[in-house]
Amino acid sequence: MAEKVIYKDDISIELKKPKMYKVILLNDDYTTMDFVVEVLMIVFHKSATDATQIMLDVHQKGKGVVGTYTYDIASTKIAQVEQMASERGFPLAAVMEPE
Ligand code: TYC
Repeated sequence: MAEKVIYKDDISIELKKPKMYKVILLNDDYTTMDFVVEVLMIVFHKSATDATQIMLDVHQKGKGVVGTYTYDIASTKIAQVEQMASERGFPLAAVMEPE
């Protein structure tokens, strides 16, 4: 919903919240658990404890939400995951969907 804000005494402007997108990490049978934890810490700034919990959750359930971001940030993080994975020869992948 747009929020009206008064700008310089009498000019009102509308501030729209950006659409947000969930980044979803996908399980696979080949990427090592350690590497997934490393990616979650580097790309998504998760603590070792949180990264391990998310990785195990994705491993058990098949997929899981890692975070919610604007379109550009979500796309960049997905590209970073794929770049790191391809450098190491792992099929690890992430996708995004509207919140
Ligand atoms: N399933 C992988 C394994 O058993 C680990 C894994 C977890 C891979 C999460 C991807 O997003 C993932 N080595």
